[in-house]
Formats: sequence, C-alpha cells, structure tokens
Amino acid sequence: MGTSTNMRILVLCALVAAAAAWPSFVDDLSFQSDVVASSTAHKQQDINHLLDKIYEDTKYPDLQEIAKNFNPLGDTSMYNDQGAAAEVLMKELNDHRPLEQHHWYSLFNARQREEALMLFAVLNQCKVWYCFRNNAAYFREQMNEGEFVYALYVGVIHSKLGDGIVLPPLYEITPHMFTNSEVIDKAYSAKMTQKAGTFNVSFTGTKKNKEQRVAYFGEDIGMNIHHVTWHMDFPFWWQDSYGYHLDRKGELFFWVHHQLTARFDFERLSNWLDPVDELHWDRIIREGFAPLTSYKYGGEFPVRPDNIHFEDVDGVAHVHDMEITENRIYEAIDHGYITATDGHTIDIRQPKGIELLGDIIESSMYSPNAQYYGSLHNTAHVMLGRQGDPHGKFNLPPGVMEHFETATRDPSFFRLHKYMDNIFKKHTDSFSPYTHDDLEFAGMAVDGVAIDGELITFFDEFQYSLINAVDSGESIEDVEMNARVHRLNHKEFTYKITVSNSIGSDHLATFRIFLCPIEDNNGITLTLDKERWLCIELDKFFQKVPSGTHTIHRSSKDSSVTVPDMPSFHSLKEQADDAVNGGHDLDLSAYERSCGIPDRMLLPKSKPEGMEFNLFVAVTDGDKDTEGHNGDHDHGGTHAQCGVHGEAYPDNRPLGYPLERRIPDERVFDGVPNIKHVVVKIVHHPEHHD
Ligand SMILES: [Cu+2]
Repeated sequence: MGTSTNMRILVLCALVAAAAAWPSFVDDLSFQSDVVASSTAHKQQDINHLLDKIYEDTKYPDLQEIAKNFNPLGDTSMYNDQGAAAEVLMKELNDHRPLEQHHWYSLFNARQREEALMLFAVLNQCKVWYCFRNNAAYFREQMNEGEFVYALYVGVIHSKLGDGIVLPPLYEITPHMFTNSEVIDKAYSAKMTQKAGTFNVSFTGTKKNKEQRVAYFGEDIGMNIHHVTWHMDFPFWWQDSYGYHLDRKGELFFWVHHQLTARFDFERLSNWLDPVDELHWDRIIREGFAPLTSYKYGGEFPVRPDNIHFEDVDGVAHVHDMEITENRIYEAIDHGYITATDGHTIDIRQPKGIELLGDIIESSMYSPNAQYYGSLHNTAHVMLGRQGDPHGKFNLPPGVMEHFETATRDPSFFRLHKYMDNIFKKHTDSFSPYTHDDLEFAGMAVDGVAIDGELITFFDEFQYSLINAVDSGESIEDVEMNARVHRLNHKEFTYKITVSNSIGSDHLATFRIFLCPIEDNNGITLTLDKERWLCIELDKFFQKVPSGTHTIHRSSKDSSVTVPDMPSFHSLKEQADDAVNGGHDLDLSAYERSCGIPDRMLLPKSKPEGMEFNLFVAVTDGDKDTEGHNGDHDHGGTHAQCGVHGEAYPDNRPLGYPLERRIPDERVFDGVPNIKHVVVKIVHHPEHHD
C-alpha cells in the first residue's frame, strides 16, 4: 500500500470524525471527495496554480471552472461562521465597491486593507480545503490582484488549513516590488523578441551616494521577504477573534526592528559610515531616495529628494500630530503607565510593559488606547512614503515606505526605526539593572567559547525568475527570464561552547549567542552598556547539558534567528506536480516558515582585512526559561524573532535577555560564570564567489 493510500485512509478517518461535528457536511459528496484529495501535495499545487501569473485570468481549467460556477454562498456549512464573512464580501462585490483590478495596492490604504481582510476572513472561516481553494479561485478573478495575494498569503499563514504549504517567494510572484524598472523592461524585451535572458540587478544609486555602500542590506530580496513575512505573521490589524492570540506581538515588534536597526548599523560600521541618526519631525530628512522601481500598475514609485522638510500630508496627518503622539508615548514611559480608553491605568514598568508599549507604538489592534496614543509607526510609514507628493498634487502612487516588502530600501526606514528604537530604550532604561543573583545560573559555567571554521563572508550570485512580471499573449510564448542579484553570504561554521554542569544531573540550558561591536565608528572602545544595545542576536537554543564538562557543538545553519534559502516557484511547482502525479507525499516543512533573517545574512559583512567583534554567550536555566511550555523547544527552529506559529513564545525571558537592560557596572557580568565573551574575527572575501 502506497503512502498516498495510507494518507487517504487517514484523511477519510478524520472526515468521519469531523462528520459528527458537521452533520450537513457529509451529505455533500463534493466535499467528501475533496477532503480525501487534499493532501499537502494537492494543496501546494492549488496554491501554486492560484499564484501563477496573478495579473491574468487563471489558465488552469479546474480553477477556471470554479471561478465560473462556484457560489461562495452556495453551502454555508463549509464555514465556521455559516457564511457570514462570505456574505459581507459578496455584498460588496454585488454593489461594485471593491477596488478594480490592474491598480496598485497598499496595506496602509485603509479601504484597500479592509477589502483584502474581507477575503482573508472568508478563507479563515473555511473548515475544509475545498472551501479555501474554491473561494480563492473565485475571488482571484473578481478582486484586485494585490488584495488577493495579500489575503491568500495571510490566509495560508494563519488558517490551520495552510499547514504544510510553502508560500512561493514573493519576489517571483510580484517581481515588480523587488526588481528595478530597468531589469523589468529587459524582461519585457526578452519576451517580445523571444530571446531568453538573465539580467543583472544593480543596487539603487551611484557611488556618489554613501548610502549605496549598504544598499546590499536594505535591498536584499531575502531581507525584504523576512520583513514582509514578519508583518504577515504578526499583522497590526490582527484581532484574536480571527482564531488565536499572537503571543508577545508588541515585544516582538520591538525586538525584530531593534535587530534590523542593529544589523544595519553593523553593516555601516564595516563600510566606514556613521551609525544611523534618528528621525526628527522638526528637522530636515537628510537622505532622499530614488527607488528606480515601478508598480506593475500605477507608474513609478515616487522619488524623495535630499534635505527636505517634513510636510503635513493631506488626509494622513499633520507633522504636529506626530509630535503630540510621540509626547504622549514618552509621557507614558515616564509615568510608568498607559491610560486605557475607559481612563483606567495599566502599569508598564513590569515585564509585560514592553509588549504594551509595542502595541501602542505600532499601533496594533492590541493597543489599549489607539485613540489617544495614535499609530506612530504606521502613520510615520505613510508620512514618509508621501513626502514626494504630500498634497496629492501629482497623483503619485504610494512610496516604498508604504509597503513592507519595499520599505527597507529607503534609508529613511532605518531613521524611523532608530527613532522608535530610542523610545523603547527609554522604557527599558527605566528598569533596574540585573544583579549577580538575577544573572547567575548556579552550577553551570561556560568554560570556553570557540568557532570551528573561519568566519568568512562573501557575495554570492542568485537568480530568480521574472516570468510572472510579464504578460502572456496567445501567440507569444514565455521565454526564460531571470534577474541576477548579489547577496551577502557566509561560510558555514560551528560554535563550540564548553560548559561545566556541577548541578549533579542533566539540566536543560538556554544558550543565548550575540555578536557585539567592540569599537564604535571612530575606533573608540565601547563600554559594555553602549555595546549591549548594538548587539545582534545570532542564535538562541535549548539543550540538555549532561553532568560534568562537555563541549556543545552548534552549527550556524541551525540558528533559530534565520531561515534557509527558499525553493523557487519553479521548484515548488515541480515538486508539487511530481508528488500529485506520482501519488507520493510532499514534505517541504523545512521551508514552511519564511519569517527570519536569511541564513546568508547571519554574519555582518565586515572588511577584507577583517574586523574583531565580541562573541557573547549567556547560558541560562532552561527549565525556568521554558516553564509552562512543552514540546521539543525547537519548534521548527525560527522562534527567536518570529515566535512559534499559533503557540506561546517558547522563552519566558524578555527578548534580548540579558542585554536588554542597562549595565552601569560591567563587573556584574564579569563575575557570573555562566556568561562569557570572546573576541572573534570576521573576514570579508570580496573575490570569493560561491
Ligand atoms: Cu517593520
């Protein structure tokens, strides 16, 4: 008996069990056959087909058939909400309200977001894959493509039905959002002239622009995917009524952006650039940005010249409103409490405080008082995105800052996030420093830390397909067309951490590894207190340490901060088709999560002559850290910055522990045996290619 038969029987059993809960559902044979058929391979194939050439009507006959004949309100027993969400969206459609196709889409546009979320709500209410796929196929042909793609991605991420599916890399689904216009134009020519081609993508700008030296960071397609996926995993619009609570969302918002900020400053350090200065509402925005990128529909992304004053943006906010919002947040930090809508106060000088602060700064639907504390982060993104056309005089489309996949290209992104990072720092600085007793893990000592292998970075060459950027025509065949980009990469290495456990028995330990600068950009040695805020998290993992002295080996590939390179859309299609045709199983679980720093970018680039950094390792009590959590504590290995899908964050300590609080006296850290740092050297090989 083949695996697929086993699978079918398994699913059939599940169906019979489910039938008890949904009596009307078993009467419909189409549902039954669908449930039997929807193995991971089938689901993956459906998603691939739904996302193929999203700006055109689907070419797949089964999806065409569904788009024509499926009625979302035909049998409402397939939904958990008896079709309530579908009714809302169908009414909008019948009233001809939704945004047209072939128009730009931005999540920060309230009405467009509302529409995308209407579709998300429908998909999220589906009990079975039949419902999910059919609704997706139906609304694909009815709704704006940007709204559709967004709803489908967050639908797959957050619905149980999406388990096991790997979402194709967005740079191959909506290549315009990741690729400059010059290369997109070449792809069009390739198609028209029927000449296959691979086109080099250069980073935006020229050598006259100092910021271009670090464009490889903000314009890295994997980093863009990390950022957009994090915001899909933890959407600001999320409400728990969608199905579950996003654990420590506000704190993760702080941590993931703090890490982006710290990583960007690390790259600047090795490129002879000053650290990013924070954004000031009352000063000029120093760096302009010319995206040299176009929407598929909607023209070019607007340019912002250097040294412009912040302008009020019609219909969004006055600069003064932003300052008021900022003042209110600083006031909350100084008071140590925030005021909820009903006037009661919520203490934030407590471990959960940073989470609430993140909620009000972003702001997310978790904010206890968005009316009063506003929406500093989201509104600032739009304010910055519109500075090229603040009064809408030129009818320009949204700026790169108004999309999570393009925002990190603009240097103002890092200014904005440095500004917010400083607000968070003011809050964490209000806590008393950790004492020796807080930090000590009695009976556990780190005797040595070393690296097996060399810490070497280089640039690799990577290609992705532009097929989905260009239109199809009946008489013109697609030709192979790729974009070739340079990406930061590093050689694989292993940490060797020697630990002595004198507790007398095996004990679970949490290993927290950070890389920290030793000197600032002027060559001045940093105090530990300055250094700790600039550290980048390299890994965090839980491991049993046997009694006695042992050396723990941990590969850089296993970092819980990073994700591996994603399979291409072509490979996902091939694998799903093979599995469906061959009747065998598909296991792509290693690629299911695309939230996380790309593994390639784990290490900062450094310099050809090498740079020294502190490798900081803290080993803490794993039993305490994971108390109340079960499982293997590994959770697919991307938990550090992206949490665990649908579950509580596996580590009870504050994010960034033990470096998130101020350290006025370094001797406290030096006197704790379970914390150690060593100097390591990272060398950049400019000539090396993979
Ligand atoms: Cu962000």
